[in-house]
Amino acid sequence: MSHQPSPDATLVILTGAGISAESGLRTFRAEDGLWEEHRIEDVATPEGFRRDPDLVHRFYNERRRRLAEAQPNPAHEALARLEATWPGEVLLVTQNVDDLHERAGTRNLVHLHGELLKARCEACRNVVPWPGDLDRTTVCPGCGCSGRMRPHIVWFGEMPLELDRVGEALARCALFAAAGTSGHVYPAAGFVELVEIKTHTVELNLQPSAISHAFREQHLGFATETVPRWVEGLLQGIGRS
Ligand code: BV8
Ligand code: ZN
Repeated sequence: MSHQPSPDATLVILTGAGISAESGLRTFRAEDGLWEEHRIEDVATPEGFRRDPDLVHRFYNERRRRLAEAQPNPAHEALARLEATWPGEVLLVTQNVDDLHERAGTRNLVHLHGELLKARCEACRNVVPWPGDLDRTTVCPGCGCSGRMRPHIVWFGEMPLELDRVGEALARCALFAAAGTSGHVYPAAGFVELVEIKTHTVELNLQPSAISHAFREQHLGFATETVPRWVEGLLQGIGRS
């Protein structure tokens, strides 16, 4: 039985790689996951980038090219519909670096771990849209420095983005849901422990995750089935389906 928050309630929804899996983007920790071919230390840490920037640029260039061929799926679309139809605030906090939530129409969005289609200059801190390849000779459009551009991605050991905005929403939300995340990476995996005791919690995942124990309600299955069905139920509950 799904829980029905009141229409003016704030909803916070955390998403992970599992919500983009059916759009053809690889997750991290599945058997064919990204971490099977690359060591996290080599491609998703500042040390790895300093040690071998070409390897890291190749890793992200390949993912940018894959993203250009991917489309949002019904799970992304259902969450955009929830934001557009729900009377209260809906804040979507994604660990994903793809732009599929935006392309599905989500507006109120936090990219906790950065964005694949943006680059940042280590000299002037300028963040710019970057759909194409990056390499160690790329010139910064802001300050003209060359070789100082990096993917605008939060690597392990680096500070996630907009944590204060997320913390503020977690403190006042009546419902917190997590969709498509294995619950291994902190601080995102700890968000479910930060909400008020009266906040309802829902997990939507293909398999149980490392944090399943912390959720009151769980829907197991493919995101393209469980997320639209869950959103429909919420909207029917307020007569807005
Ligand atoms: C931080 C880069 C301090 C972007 C990512 C020791 C040393 C240093 C740090 C640490 C340490 N020990 C712990 C830490 C902290 C560390 C951490 O948590 N490490 C873990 C591994 C132990 N965290 C950090 O370093 C973070 N920074 O801590 O700074 C701090 C702390 C608090 C407050 C302030 C400062 C930085 C974390 C960000 C790292 N960057 N990636 C990129 O390349 O993409 S994390 C990486 O994992 C991705 O961003 C990804 O989003 C994230 C989480 O993975 P998931 O999204 O959950 O994906 P996964 O493959 O794991 O799971 C997919 C799930 O989907 C599965 O459950 C599967 O069943 C499900 N699924 C699959 N298919 C479907 C599906 N579900 C539904 N439908 C389907 N079809
Ligand atoms: Zn610059």
